Amino acid sequence: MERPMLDKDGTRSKSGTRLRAHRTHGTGVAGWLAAIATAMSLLFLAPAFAQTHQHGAAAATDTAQTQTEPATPVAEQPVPGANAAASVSYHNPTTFTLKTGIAIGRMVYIGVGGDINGQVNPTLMVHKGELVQINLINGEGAEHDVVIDQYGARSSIVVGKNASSTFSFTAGKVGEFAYFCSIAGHRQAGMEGLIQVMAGPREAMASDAADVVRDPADLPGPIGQRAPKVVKVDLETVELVGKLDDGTTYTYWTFGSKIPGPFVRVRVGDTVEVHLKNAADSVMAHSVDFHAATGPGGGAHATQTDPGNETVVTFKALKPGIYVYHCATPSVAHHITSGMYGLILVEPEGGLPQVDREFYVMQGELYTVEPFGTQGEMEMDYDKLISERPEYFLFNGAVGSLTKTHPLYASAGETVRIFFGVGGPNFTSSFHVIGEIFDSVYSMGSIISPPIQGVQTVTVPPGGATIVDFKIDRGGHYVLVDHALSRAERGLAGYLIVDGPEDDDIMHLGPAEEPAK
Ligand SMILES: [Cu+2]
Repeated sequence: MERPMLDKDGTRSKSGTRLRAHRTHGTGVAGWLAAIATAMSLLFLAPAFAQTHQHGAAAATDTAQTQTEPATPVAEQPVPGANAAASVSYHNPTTFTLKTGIAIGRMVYIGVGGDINGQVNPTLMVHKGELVQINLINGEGAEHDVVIDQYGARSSIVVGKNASSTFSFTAGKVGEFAYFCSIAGHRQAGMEGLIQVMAGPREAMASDAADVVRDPADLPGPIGQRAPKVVKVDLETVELVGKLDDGTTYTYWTFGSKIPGPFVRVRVGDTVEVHLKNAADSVMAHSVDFHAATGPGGGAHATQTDPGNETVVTFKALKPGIYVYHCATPSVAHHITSGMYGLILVEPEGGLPQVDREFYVMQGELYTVEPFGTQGEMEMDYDKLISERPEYFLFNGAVGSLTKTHPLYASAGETVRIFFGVGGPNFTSSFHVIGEIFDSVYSMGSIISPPIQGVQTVTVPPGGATIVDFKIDRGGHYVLVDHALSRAERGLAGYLIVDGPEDDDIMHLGPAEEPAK
């Protein structure tokens, strides 16, 4: 099931209450850019680095919406060239999750997680000035939404059981305001609660965010020669606050608390028995669609799994290849952007050609309310998601993932293989390693077809993958990029650090030497 059940309500994008914070440049990106610029004279990157991007009129007020009190005005727009450091926004968004359901014969919202867990139509307590995010989950299948008139804020309509949506607004006015479902008759039937906005700031909360980056060297070794068998694959879906950048966090949804999910390795003819466990403290239902599988939804139909439950699906690995797997619970794009993707390699009989080192890297985008580089806890912006306007582009889930915390390491003379996939959900990667040429590329992830030879850049679509092999002839720093290099400004870069002699016949500083007589 590849097609997300997206919302039919387009009004959310016009909410005038979104906080627009000022942007600061990530020092990590600056650091590696500087390193490249000096080491490789890639001076063409410099002008782009100095620029500040502009926001359009995305936060225009919805004139069709009745607002009994003025919505909080949108914070000042970033001005190109303005001193970003003077106006950094620090804030802690307050997130609530409401699930629709039936209680005492009424239609209601039920709180999920935190202080409101299990409460019917819980009162949402926030402080003035806070950024409030409300997640809505459809718990029983009828159509619902959440509206707060006073803030001109509303979710889109969630259609179908387990569908979800997210919206946010700034609680700019002290008082008690109603939230309710605007579907005809639902408010009267019981779908109504209060949001209480208190004066004064909340005490700052400590941030100890987890490292969600999967080390690119974390993958199982080759299978090689063996007969087909039944392979059991355990996947656990985990939602956690992870480190997106220095001083910046994001609530990720993951397979196994890391991004990408575990590298699954089988051989053609294997029977793959997938056990999908959804952690008990999850808020959302999750599932898995294996592109290596043949059958409805790639397993997604059989694995829609509520928090605390486990499902099992079994498929035969019919065709060798490198394939993406991902969560396929609506809204699918939301689950994927949050980190729910990984790769499965179906080896051909006898395996792939041997190499010295194998690595596992995946690319994805994040759509945050706050501009790239903002400090604090980021939250997902559904409007940007469905209009494909990401703030972050990432390898393995975080800024600096493969430059600062988990670079790729190899030695000169070794052969290197990178399994590279794109979770996306939306952007095709032009995958390139600065300073190298791929000797062999398994284009489009096809292993049955012979690899193509001598490739600079390989295009990898969302939900697609490739395998690149190359021999490293000399030491030095090589840089993994998407050659759509504007994305390097938004977090997308990795280092391949190679031990060995750096100055030799292949490349050296200065002019060519006279040929020896
Ligand atoms: Cu999911």
